Amino acid sequence: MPAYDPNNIFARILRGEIPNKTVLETEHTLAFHDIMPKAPVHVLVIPKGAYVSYDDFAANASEAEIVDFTRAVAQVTRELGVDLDQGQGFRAIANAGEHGVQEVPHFHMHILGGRNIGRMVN
Ligand code: IU
Repeated sequence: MPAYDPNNIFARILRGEIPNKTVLETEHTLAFHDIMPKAPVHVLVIPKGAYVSYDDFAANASEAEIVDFTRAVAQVTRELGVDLDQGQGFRAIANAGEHGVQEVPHFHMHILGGRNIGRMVN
């Protein structure tokens, strides 16, 4: 696991050094609109803690952080109307590392919706 880079762009967003379009903020989690949306709904959900990638988060975050994050993802889908009660669904994906083509080394989940996303998204 690479060391966490405290100057990555999402760490700077969390410190308030760079503005973001917040969708939801909870004790342990922040969700904001992707700056280059690939779909009508494209939100990134990130833990406030310093985790490089999904595997780092899963192994090292507290249960409270993991529950908070997981529920925040679902809450975002409801707030943006893409959940299965109000809308037509979404895709949640996390890119990890070089082969996953992860650009920002702070764990984030993409939520994509508002159109049929197709079989593959990068
Ligand atoms: P990836 O999973 O690390 O490949 O995705 C990073 C995403 O972060 C990508 O969709 C970018 O458009 C997005 N992003 C952003 O929302 N704000 C930024 O300042 C930067 C990247 I740099």
